Amino acid sequence: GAGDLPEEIWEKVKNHPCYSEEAHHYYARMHVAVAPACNIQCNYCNRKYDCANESRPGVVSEKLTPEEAANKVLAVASLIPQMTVLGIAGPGDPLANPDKTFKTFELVAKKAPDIKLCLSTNGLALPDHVKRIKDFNVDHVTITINMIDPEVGEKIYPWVFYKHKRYKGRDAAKILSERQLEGLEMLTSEKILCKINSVMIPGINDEHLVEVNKAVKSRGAFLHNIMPLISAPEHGTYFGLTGQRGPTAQELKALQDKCEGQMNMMRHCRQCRADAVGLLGEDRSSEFTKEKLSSIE
Ligand code: CLF
Ligand code: SF4
Repeated sequence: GAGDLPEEIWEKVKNHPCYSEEAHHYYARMHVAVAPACNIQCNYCNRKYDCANESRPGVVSEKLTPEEAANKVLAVASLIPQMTVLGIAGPGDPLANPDKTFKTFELVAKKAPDIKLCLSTNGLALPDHVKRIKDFNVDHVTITINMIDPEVGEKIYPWVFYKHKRYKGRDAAKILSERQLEGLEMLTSEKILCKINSVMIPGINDEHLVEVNKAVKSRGAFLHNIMPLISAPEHGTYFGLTGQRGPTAQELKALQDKCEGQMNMMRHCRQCRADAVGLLGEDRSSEFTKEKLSSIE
């Protein structure tokens, strides 16, 4: 039920499968992979695959143009009536591909105004796009925040590309962190609902994520989703190749429990692919490839 949420927030979360644990049993989301480029490097990423900020590494999504994406959204919405949310979450960073991302939102809003728009970003470019996010009625934004301390950050991010320049080491992590927190404050002051994703990396940011949790809570984030690092060596990520392990299920739960008293924790994330379709955990992306959709039309 609505619990003790204010009415205007309840309206936004009640049929969003990621923001409401209850809604995920009934409502579906879909992603369209329109955003190939990225402006940072994470040590848990392999660029051949989907953005690992929201995704299972090692998954390759079918990339679409904004027009193809909008047509796909309409086709899926007509076949899956519980599909309430369109998210753009990769395969790179949606805000490193702003024209493609916002063009897709514009086309969908015109043809299917009931579908809620959702976005997931690493946050580096976020402050530059808050106005557009608001103008396009994007109600939900996820920022992946893995640290607020550049000393931790330099172990996770080898570089960022910011204002036409490449930054490395602590400088890179400092810029990224400042931009993420600034973007978060701007969004929450516009009353846009924010979820924070954090990738739990044992020995690197596991204990530090309690500090991250406090920092994002104090800036108005609505939900915190701590996800396990997936680092199988065959995925070819830096962490995978250097033997960095992911957390055990017990370690993950212990950290989520520790943060639970502070704010809402998401515990039903399924680490979706950049072209996921369907209920969380019931991925139907293979039913909606370009080839299959063209035979429906
Ligand atoms: Fe997609 Fe993300 Fe929007 Fe949801 S997924 S952009 S908030 S509509 Fe959801 Fe998937 Fe977890 Fe993401 S289960 S990976 S949290
Ligand atoms: Fe990879 Fe996503 Fe990180 Fe970019 S933000 S490097 S696509 S995991």
